[in-house]
Amino acid sequence: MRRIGLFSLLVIVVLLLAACPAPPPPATAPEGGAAAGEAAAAPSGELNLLCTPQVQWCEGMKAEFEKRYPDITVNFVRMSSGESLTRLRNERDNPQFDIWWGGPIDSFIAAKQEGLLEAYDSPNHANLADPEKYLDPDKYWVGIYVGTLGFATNKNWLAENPGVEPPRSWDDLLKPEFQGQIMVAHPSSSGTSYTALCTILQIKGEEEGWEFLKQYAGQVLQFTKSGAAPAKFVGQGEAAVGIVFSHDIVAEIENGAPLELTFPEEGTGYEIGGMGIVAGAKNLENAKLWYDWALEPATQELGPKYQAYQAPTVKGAQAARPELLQVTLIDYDFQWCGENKKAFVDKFTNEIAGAENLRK
Ligand code: S7P
Repeated sequence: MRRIGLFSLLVIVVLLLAACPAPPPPATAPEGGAAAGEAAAAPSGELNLLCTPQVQWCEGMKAEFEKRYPDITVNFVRMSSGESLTRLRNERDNPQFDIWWGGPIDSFIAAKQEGLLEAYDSPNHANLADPEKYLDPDKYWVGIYVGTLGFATNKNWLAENPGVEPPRSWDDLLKPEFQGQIMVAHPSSSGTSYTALCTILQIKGEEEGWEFLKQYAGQVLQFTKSGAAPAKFVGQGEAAVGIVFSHDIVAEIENGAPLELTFPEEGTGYEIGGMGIVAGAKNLENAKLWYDWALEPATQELGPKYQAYQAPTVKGAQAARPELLQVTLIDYDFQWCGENKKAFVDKFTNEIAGAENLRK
């Protein structure tokens, strides 16, 4: 009887144990995170970058980012601002880029308006020197550098044309000596050129501004595709004067081009270079890593290493060429220029100068 009782007890215990639920499987790490007690996995994968500044800077930034995140490969394509915007529009349903870095914010404002960007609340927005100016109120884009428009005049051409002075006013561009001697990019492809167009419309008002733009276009030898190209061509003596961002003129001078840099004394336009995550980015976490990294002071001080002399937008980063901002600036209305970008570019292209056969 006692033996039977003991055996029954054993059977009951075994049955009870069998009925207990199995212990839960070990916790799996959330995407990009680590399970308790495990070291966090290093970020990895790809990042597809739409890069609008000069290619040398794009290449440099790719290498610097890959140094910081060795398991992420950055694939970049360099495209001018207008081309970038067109590309984002065309790829809206199947975005090929994750982040757009560089180029004046007029295009980012237009892109936000068209639903092409994704908002991101980066912790590094706290680094911005002037958030009201450099950050979209809805956080669709952020400013990463600042640069002013200038004029580049070939010094050899000036020596061959005694008595001719380099332009020091927008009106000087219409002087007879500069007929067929000016190079500037086309505003449909170039953010630099669009900045010049919108500067003129703001200085002169719309009616007079469009009239001025007609005459200005009549002075142009050839429109180029990229904004910085006229500094190179003018440096080579193909034309007398280029309208280009001053930091790109400085880079050409550093490379030995015989250029004199001047500014329009009544005021010049300027850019806030932008950055934004592409709506529907396939590598969103890596895009955020780039975004945060681009807002670190040390990252913004890398520009001069790659001949990019724009001024930084974050606290703690020093401008390599502060004098480029110490000129008379207009109170550039980025919102107005951004919202009207398509309309103004279409008007210029359809009524003043077409965008065929742009010089590359
Ligand atoms: O990196 C130099 C720079 O001038 O390139 C950008 C420029 O807008 C891109 O070229 P496009 O004019 O051809 O669009 C500027 O944002 C930047 O300062």
